[in-house]
Amino acid sequence: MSETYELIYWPGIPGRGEFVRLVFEEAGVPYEDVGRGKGGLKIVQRYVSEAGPVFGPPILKVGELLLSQTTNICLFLGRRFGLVPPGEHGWAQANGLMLTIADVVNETHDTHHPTSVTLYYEDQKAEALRRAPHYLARLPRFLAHFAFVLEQSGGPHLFGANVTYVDLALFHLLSGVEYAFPRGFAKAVEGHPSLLALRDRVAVRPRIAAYLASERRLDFNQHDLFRRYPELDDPAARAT
Ligand SMILES: N[C@@H](CCC(=O)N[C@@H](CS)C(=O)NCC(=O)O)C(=O)O
Repeated sequence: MSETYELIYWPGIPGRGEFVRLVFEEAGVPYEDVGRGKGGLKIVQRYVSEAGPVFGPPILKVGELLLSQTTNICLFLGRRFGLVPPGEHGWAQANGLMLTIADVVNETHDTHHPTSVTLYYEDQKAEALRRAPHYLARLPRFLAHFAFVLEQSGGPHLFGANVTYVDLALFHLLSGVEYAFPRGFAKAVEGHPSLLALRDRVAVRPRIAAYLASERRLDFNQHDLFRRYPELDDPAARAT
């Protein structure tokens, strides 16, 4: 019997689960998005509220195997589905870059939740307003790094000719940051048309394009990692 894949993630948001979904979608491998099914929210809540082998979503269940941590799950699936650069050096370098993407994900998330995930944005807005400009000041350095890796590989992907799970993750990161910080992103990405070209190249891959047009794909929203608070993006909006 072939193995089945279950993704355990919150319903209603792309979230960190999206990095995992994109790997399945590009590989054309079926998976069950458990949180979005009947009784799914309760299942996700159970994993979060009870101590167990995995701390929090996204969680991947493959037979008896339970995995957590987005980067770990994506590496596992990427290796299985041939979406890593060749050899031990290849997947280790892919993992390094993926961890840097996860750093940017966390820094982006922390712009609206700088004090605690257990408080509402409105209860930490003063800290968020203080933090966001520091995030925007760091963003160009991250983007310059991704552009450097892409250019050094000779393209058209981060690790050369073939697409990897890290290209998929960068696609989602760039889309998310642009959604959350349209102004800051436009400034930070200036001078890196290669990054926008990579993002566009991923979006039109046949399986990814079909996924993006499907109802499996959730829109960015204000409960997600990437949230649009104009006052964090734009000092003029902050004054109002
Ligand atoms: N470093 C972890 C972070 C996981 C995480 O923060 N998950 C969120 C949803 S995106 C969650 O619900 N965590 C439960 C908790 O922290 O209590 C990863 O990348 O997977």
